[in-house]
This record gives sequence, C-alpha cells and structure tokens, in this order.
Amino acid sequence: APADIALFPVQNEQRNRMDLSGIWKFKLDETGVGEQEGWFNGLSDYRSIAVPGSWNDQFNDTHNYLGLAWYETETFVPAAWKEERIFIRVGSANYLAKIWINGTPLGQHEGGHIPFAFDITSLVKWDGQNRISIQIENELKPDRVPTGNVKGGPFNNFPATSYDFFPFAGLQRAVWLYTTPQTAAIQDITITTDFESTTGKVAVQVEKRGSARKGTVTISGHGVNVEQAITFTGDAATANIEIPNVELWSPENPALYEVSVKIGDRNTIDSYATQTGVRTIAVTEKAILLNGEPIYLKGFGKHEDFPIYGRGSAYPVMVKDFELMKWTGANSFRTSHYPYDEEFYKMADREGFLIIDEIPAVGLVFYDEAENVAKRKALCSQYLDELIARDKNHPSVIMWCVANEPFPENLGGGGFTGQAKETAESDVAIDFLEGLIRQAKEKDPTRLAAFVGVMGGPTAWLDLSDVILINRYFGWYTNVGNLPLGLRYFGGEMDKIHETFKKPVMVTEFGADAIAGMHATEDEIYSEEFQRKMIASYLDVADAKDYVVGMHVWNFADFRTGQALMRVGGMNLKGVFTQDRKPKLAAHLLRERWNKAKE
Ligand code: BDP
Repeated sequence: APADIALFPVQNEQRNRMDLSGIWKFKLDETGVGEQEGWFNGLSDYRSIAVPGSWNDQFNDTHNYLGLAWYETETFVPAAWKEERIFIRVGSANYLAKIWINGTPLGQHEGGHIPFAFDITSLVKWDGQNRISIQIENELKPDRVPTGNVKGGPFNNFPATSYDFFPFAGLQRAVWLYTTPQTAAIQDITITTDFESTTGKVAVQVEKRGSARKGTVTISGHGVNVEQAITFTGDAATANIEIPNVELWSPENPALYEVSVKIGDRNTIDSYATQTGVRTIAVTEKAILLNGEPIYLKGFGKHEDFPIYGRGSAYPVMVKDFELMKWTGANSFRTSHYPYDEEFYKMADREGFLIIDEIPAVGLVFYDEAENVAKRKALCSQYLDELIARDKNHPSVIMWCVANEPFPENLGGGGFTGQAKETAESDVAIDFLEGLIRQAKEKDPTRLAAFVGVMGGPTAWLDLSDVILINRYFGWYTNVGNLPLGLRYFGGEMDKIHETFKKPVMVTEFGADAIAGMHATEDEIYSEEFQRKMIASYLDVADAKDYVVGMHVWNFADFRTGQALMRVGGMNLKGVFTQDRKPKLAAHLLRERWNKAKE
C-alpha cells in the first residue's frame, strides 16, 4: 500500500534523504511488451534522459508520444540506514505509474501531479546497487482526470486533450529515498492558526506510529520560543500554543514561525521541523477576509511550462516567476490546472503570495457513460485528499479549487456560445461538485473551497462555491474584437451573479492572446495593444464593483498546448510574459496599476 505523503522528506538528526535527480535510463515501450519481458530486471537498448523533466521535448521523436515508457536508475543505500525504515517518494509521475525495486513490484499510482511513496525497507539490497524501475504512460482517456478523448469535447486538437495545455508526460519532479526511525516516527503534523487581539493561537496536531508516548512541540521566531510537552492518546496528540505579540502572516509581512516536533519518552527518537504563518481566512457577502481585513487578489493563472523541460521542475524559472509576479505587484496566483511542485508553496509562504490550490480536475463532463463519471469522481476525491494532505500546512494556501470549467453537454463541441440550459445532467454535476466541496471542508474547515465556472455554464452550479470563481472571455471567444459590447455583457452578468447568490465574485481568468511584437494602432486581436486594452478595461469594470474580490489574468506566461487552429505554433499566447519571460505591453500595464493600488 502507498505510504504517507504528508511530510516532505527532510535531512535532520533522525531522518535521511537522498535525491535521485540526474540522468536515468529511458526506453519507449510502444507495443507494451516491457512487463512481460521483465524490463524491471534491467533495461537494454536504452537512451539517457534527465529526471526531473517531461520526456516529450528531450528527444526528436517523443513530442506527441503518450504511450508506455520505462525509467530506470540505480543507487547504493548507505549502511548507516540499516536500522531505519526506508521509503521511495516520487514527486510527480504523469500520468499512471507502476514501480519496482530490484525487480519486485511495489504498486501503482494514478494521477500525475501529486507525490506518492512506498515502504521499501525489506527490499533494499546492502553492499550493492538497488535498481529502481518506473513504468509510465499518459494515454488520454475519458475516464481519467484530467480527461482526454471525450465525446463532443470542447477542443478540436491533437493530442486530443479536453483541456488547453500540453499533456506533458514522465517523471516531472524529483524522486527521493528517505528514512524514518524504526521504533517510532512522526507520521503527520496538522497546524491550524488563529488569533485573539495580539495573541496567536496555534494548534499543532501530531500523529505518530510506534512506541513513543511523549514528545514536545516548540514554536519559535520573531522573538518567541515556546515549548509545550505532549502526551499521546493512542497515536495522536495536540499542542495548543499561544504566541504573545504575534506577527500575523500576510502578503505585506509574510512572517513565518518554526514549528518543531520531537517525539520520544526519554531521548528524541524522531523529529520534524516545518514552518507556519499565523493567519485566518474567511468570507462575507462581499469580501474575502485575511486576518479579519478585506483582501483583493491580484495575480495570475499560471502553468508549469518551459521549453525543453516541459512540466519538469525548473527552479530558476520558478524563482524568476516570483520575481516577475512581484514586479507586476501581484499578490496571488492559482495553480491552474493541477498541483504544482512543492517548492512553489514554500516560496509563496516566504514571499507572501496567496494561492488558490487546484486539483487536476479540468475538462470534466457529466453527460457520458455513468461509469466514466463514477471513475472520475473517485479520482477527484483521491486527488483532493492527497492535495490537502500535502499542502495543508502552507499559510499561502487559502482556497481549495476542486475543478476548472466543468462542461455541460450543451456547451460541448462549439463551446462558449451562450448560456447553458439547466438539464437533468445538472443534477449529476451538482452532486459531483458539491461532494468535492463538502469533502474539502470536512478535511479542512479552515480554508475556503470553490470550483471555477466556465463562460456560458449553468448559473445554478456557481452557488456551490464559497467565493464565486468565473472565467470570462467576452470580446475574445464571443463578440470577437468587439470590446465595448463584450464589456457590457461582462459587467451585467457579474451583477446578476452577485445579486442572485450574495457571495463575493472573483474572475479567475480573463485575457487575450497577443503575439509578442505584433502591434496595431486600432483594436485588433492578437496585437499587444489589444491584449493590454482588454486587460485594462476588464480591471476597470471590476474596480467599479464592490463585491469583486480578485482578478487573475490568464495567463502569466505563454504556454505550450496541443495543436489546434487557434493555437499557432502549439502555443496559448495569453501570457503577459512570453514563454521565456519577456514582458509584453500588458505586463507593464499591470505593473503600473497593481503597484499604484498598493500606495
Ligand atoms: C479557459 C481554460 C484555460 C484556457 C483558456 C483559454 O480554463 O485552460 O487556456 O480558457 O482558452 O477555457 O485561453
């Protein structure tokens, strides 16, 4: 069975970790014979591949290849680990992965953007190489999430994704070996924060396995150092710690405290340190409240996307993205349309960015075979559990997003043509989405939950969200090029939505494609001027509405898509930065507007 993913591997006194990033062996298995032929006993006729990194653009013949492929590496395991429990953790294997160690199968994991781990203690070979084999495929199927090859899907593209980004495949994040102590180990830490006047209130819930019955929790930073003893009842214990004169976490002052947990009756058997920011998040009829004060979300929908790396971890690009987001004056982003590399969240904690954290539920439909719907629902539920387990301790994460643009049948095919009719299908959709939002709130009552509504989608669905999140492209996908008319629809529709549901509204996507370097004196689509004007006028409309709580431009940067007539060069060009992070006119506009708003 898969092991816990809650605690990111760390190196400390009691725990070890080994990053297996580097050059691995790689081999396509186009006819699916690998398993039968025992490729997990060692690959022959392989090529070299970089891990992490999508496989698609590392070679000349794999761009569109989504079938079976095998990865392999070997490593010694240090003798000093002999008394430990040893795990393998795969950061991201997109989409379906099976894994073997020294030829013995460990199991499989479905879903490409969330880590999974297996206990390999009894399989480790000492004094020799240990072979790790991972078989991956990324076939596009209607019963997968994200979906592909859906009947009447919204795009006419190749590969046939039901979403507008390239289906990059492979080992896209690092693979780790790590250890925890045998006798007793910390299994999970759940931190929730609150405050009353100047006192911070932090609850640290610790879960362990093994023999330890006692431990300590210490919170330190910003001039405080408070230690509290804990005693386990069964395998759980909670420390409730007060921080005098607390420094609250916010984008302006992303104050972090260290939370250090130790367990062991006499000596420390295991320890784990992480960070927290003391903050609260809530919602009213017209506002999102951070620490009791209204906060406006300025920022972007993003992608993990860069030439050659594909969706692979590219930390210099990540650091640059935060630099550029700060340069524009943004304070937030959405992890559209899947969970990002864990470093994004740690970086956001430190840099003071608010995150809408999204599961890979994009391109959902509810009108095909009931068993497809059921399978997708089970997957979404699994992903949501995994996401919350992974990301629940980040102060930057303020909202769980359970789906992007679920599609009703009467919007399929052509897409975006008008207001969908409410049909029987709606009951299935509402049940599906409501179930996920309820699940998010049960797992984590401290954050908001929502889904993102598609333009022209059924209005009734929107009420499920704590904050109504909508993507709108008036003047682009409808009334192409006619901004004044598009803007009238945009403002009118938002008013109606707010009046109906009495909830705050946030536009999680709006924008226009612009070919960098294309210019025009009059409004002309695809020019940098038109993109700038579209973004400026959407922001103007939103500024006049007191219930709008955020505007996220689509997209931060140009990104790779499948091939389609609207996607010249296989790119979505709605970035305000190019794919190599050069500003278009719209980026300068945002910098002026969003920095002014701060003063
Ligand atoms: C929305 C999707 C997003 C697309 C965008 C677009 O949420 O993934 O890239 O529109 O068409 O439908 O640019």
